[in-house]
Amino acid sequence: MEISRRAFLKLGIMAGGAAALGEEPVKKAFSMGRRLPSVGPVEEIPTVCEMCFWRCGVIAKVRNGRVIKLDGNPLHPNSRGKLCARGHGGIGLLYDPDRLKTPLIRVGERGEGRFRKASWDEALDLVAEKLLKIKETYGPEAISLFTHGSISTYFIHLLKALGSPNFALPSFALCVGAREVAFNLTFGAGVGNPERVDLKNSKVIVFFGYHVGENAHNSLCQEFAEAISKGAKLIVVDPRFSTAAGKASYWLPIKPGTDIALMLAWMHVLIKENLYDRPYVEKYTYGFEELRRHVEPYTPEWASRETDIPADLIRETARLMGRFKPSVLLHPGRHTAWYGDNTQRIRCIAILNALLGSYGREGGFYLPPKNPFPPYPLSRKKYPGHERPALNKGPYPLASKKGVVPELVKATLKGEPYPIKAWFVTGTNLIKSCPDRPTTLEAIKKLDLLVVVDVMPFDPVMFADVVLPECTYLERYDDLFVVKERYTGVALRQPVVKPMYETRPGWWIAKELAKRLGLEEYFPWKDFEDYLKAKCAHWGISYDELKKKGFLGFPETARLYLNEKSLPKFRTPTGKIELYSTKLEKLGFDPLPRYKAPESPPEGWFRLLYGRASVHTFSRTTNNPKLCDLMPENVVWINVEVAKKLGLRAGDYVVLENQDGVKSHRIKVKITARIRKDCVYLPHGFCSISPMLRRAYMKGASDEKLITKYEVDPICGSAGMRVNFVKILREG
Ligand code: MGD
Ligand code: SF4
Repeated sequence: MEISRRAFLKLGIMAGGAAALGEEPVKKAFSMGRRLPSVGPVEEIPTVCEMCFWRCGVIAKVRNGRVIKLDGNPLHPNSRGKLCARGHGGIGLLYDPDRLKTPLIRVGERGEGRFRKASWDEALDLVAEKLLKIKETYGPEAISLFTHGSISTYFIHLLKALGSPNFALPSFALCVGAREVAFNLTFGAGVGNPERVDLKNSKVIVFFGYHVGENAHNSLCQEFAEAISKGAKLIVVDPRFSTAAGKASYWLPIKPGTDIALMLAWMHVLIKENLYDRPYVEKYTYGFEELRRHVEPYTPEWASRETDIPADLIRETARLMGRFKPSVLLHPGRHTAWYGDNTQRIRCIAILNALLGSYGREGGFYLPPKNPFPPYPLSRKKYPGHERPALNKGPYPLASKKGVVPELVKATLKGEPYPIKAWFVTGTNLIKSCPDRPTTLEAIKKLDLLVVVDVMPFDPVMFADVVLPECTYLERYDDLFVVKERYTGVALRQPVVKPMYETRPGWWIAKELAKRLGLEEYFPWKDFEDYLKAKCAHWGISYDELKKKGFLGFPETARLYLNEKSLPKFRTPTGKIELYSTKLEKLGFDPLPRYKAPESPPEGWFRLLYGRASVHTFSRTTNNPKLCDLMPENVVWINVEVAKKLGLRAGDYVVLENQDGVKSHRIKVKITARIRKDCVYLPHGFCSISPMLRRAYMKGASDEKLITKYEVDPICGSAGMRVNFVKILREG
């Protein structure tokens, strides 16, 4: 049908002015075989996003019981009125036709992915019966949990009530763990989530592989844009010219695995040329003299040979930082599980920030706000404790209570000093997040019971005995979020629509299981809203106001910067910022970071690097219809000269094969000058092995399938996953 420009404009005006004109003209205008726009009042309900762990405040727009739009809550500091693409794409998760819709019980062999539908009663009874048998035969510690996201609260509580300490979250050893440990060692406090970085006020920003824009965290991206528009200088240290590098004054295409060498040389220049913040260092830090002696031999010329970065650029960038101190932010990153030196690498970042006086200063790191909200657990009942040692941390002295995922997997496989016979996998795609997949699959064979609680039939579901479908974050309450941004606040997740299908919230699933396990006292409230109301009353805040606004902020809790008139006590053994770590020394580790050269890939091989895509979060979004429209599969970045040598053309498909002979699924090539010649790069999370996912199944290639080898950080157990080499094979 041809529509004249005038008629088209008229239509537009009429549609836009529907509210003023009434519905009739709109209906008439669109009554020529087109779908009519929906009508009805739009309700706005605040809640909290779970498309990633930044946890932005959301305003859901709901019409006739359907979510029609998600927007950022302007009150919430993590969203500031905006959402990222994934946040908007939450509607795609809610209405994904591939969602888990009912409890499932396995009928075929484990791993075949064949199930029959079951009622909640049948599925929960079966799980409880098997758990009680395992507990009786092997003891409560034989039951373990891999978990991530909001659901962790309820299942860790349930596990502890059962008497098992064996749980692990990927967010420690496979993500931020080394960073938190390194900052705690140096400043006596972690970096937190969201990171306590005063980005919008920074004058010089340094990113080590931290690819803002591709790694999309909402308020952080907003502050980054603000800093750049105010003229901040950016130094990007990355073997790849990332999106952020496009805004940089300096791109330093570092040889992968040599960041410590660069940072030791930066320390050398800052000290040698007296560019560090001397009064700050004298007042607040411990071990400067030892550091000065330690970095004496690490000249820019030495570092240049290790890193491939010219010595004059090393000097120039160090001088830039020295000039703009203390408003210089060397960002500590987030996914820090790179090499066996993770903790020491982030210690270098911490030490440089301390030398520049940026910790507790404007444009550096702001201080953690006061927290007026004491813990308020799901129940006051004491856990029974456990007789046998926890197997979730391995031998690593500074592993956190969040556990070390690969250690719990290995302990299951070993069955020593006692067997682990049941796994709960709740809110985590263990098959894709944990390195060394063959070990995970072997460990699964040792189990008597594998229960998966998920919203989607992702990879672990394929191996489950029982699948329990959780409803999505838009259909449920969760525990209150204490948000520690510049000031402390409280955010509420509440359902914006009723749960679809036979799905239930995580708290309900845990409570129902507890009932069947004789642990009902650990879940003493009838409905979760009762618990939330009681918690708000305990904290002296209004539940009704929170429900209406979605976020309550308490600006009086902000501390922001150091009070230069007083001498704060840092929570380190010396009470000072420890350039020289007395704790590491006591534990027998290097108190000052040392450099060890990484192995280089042999001729014809490339280091496998991986990262994020702005419209996806790990694997969890890879079947989302809205986000798949934007990016259905990943591509592998290959340097243009390498591609020429291999005779590759843009859009060709290749297969990657690693040093252990493991081959990837076919993947499209992106030929680019934006990556070094000795590595290849692909966004993480793609190529699910679950045929129940129509969009994500075998789309693109998995980085993690090729990560059969990893180096463990001996300090905290963080996994070093960037130590695999691949060769590029033509498809076929
Ligand atoms: P996802 O792959 O997103 O990541 O590890 P995971 O959190 O395991 O898997 C999340 C699972 O949770 C999906 O199955 C999804 O459907 C499910 N899910 C999503 N929302 C809900 C919900 O509301 N309720 C329930 N019950 N389930 C839900 C991430 C981890 O992976 C992290 S944090 C990092 S930083 C590491 N990144 C990384 C990498 O970049 N490369 C490699 N090779 N490994 C990595 N491992 C780590
Ligand atoms: Fe959601 Fe994006 Fe915010 Fe993450 S950054 S919580 S995906 S809106």
